[in-house]
Amino acid sequence: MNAQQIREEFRAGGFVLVPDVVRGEDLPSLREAAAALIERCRSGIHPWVRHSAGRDDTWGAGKMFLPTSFEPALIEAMASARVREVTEAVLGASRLSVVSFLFHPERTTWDGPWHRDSQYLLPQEPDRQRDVVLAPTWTVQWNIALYEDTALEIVPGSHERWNTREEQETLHTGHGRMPGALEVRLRAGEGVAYTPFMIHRGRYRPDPPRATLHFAYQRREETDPRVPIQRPDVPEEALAALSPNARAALGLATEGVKG
Ligand SMILES: O=C(O)CCC(=O)C(=O)O
Repeated sequence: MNAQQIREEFRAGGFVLVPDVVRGEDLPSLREAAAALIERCRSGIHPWVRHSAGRDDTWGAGKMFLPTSFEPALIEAMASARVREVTEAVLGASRLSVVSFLFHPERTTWDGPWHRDSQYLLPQEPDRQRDVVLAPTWTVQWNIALYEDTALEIVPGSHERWNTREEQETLHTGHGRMPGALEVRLRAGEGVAYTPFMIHRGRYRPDPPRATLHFAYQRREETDPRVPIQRPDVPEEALAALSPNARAALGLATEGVKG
């Protein structure tokens, strides 16, 4: 798919599937890095985790540049030439705004609530939530699967518009039938780029194994006052361990950048 096809597909549906965004030969080392991170989340060494509703299980990691979580290979995969090419086809010049990681819970099975991320980004500001959803796409979120992953469900075409009455009813409780929902089936190494403001949810199961890069890019030099600025915290030591390409993806380097 070339840049124009990516742009058109994204504009129409709010998402695009990207095969082989991680090459098969790179999967083993990334899975190894992922396993080390999952172990540190489950053991409590890395405390910035997503918890199940009962809080006795973990299923995601944030703050990925801290010594307790930093796995440079995972960050480099989020900053690869193909990721940036697809992202820029949709957004133009952009930089990493959210960096996180999702994995299978150990014991608990549940369906996450249907939502648009605007609900979590601006929980106290319903009017701004609507503005953020209706604004022309300004952020692209990725899930890149290191193992086959069917956890994500989306409602294609629910971006850049407000909820229908039926959608609103399901969003109100978070659960139940969502019209037009589609299961996103990612093969190992495949990615989906989507707007986090489309209606979506995750379904969490102890089995099969899940190790999925979950991150977002935001348009660089965003001037729309409706748009909140998001940026990961990157300590100097982590920055020094990253390639020029990864630093550029973070919007923090100007020299020695390839691709
Ligand atoms: O598990 C997933 O892929 C979806 C995660 C999600 O819904 C979110 O981060 O807002």
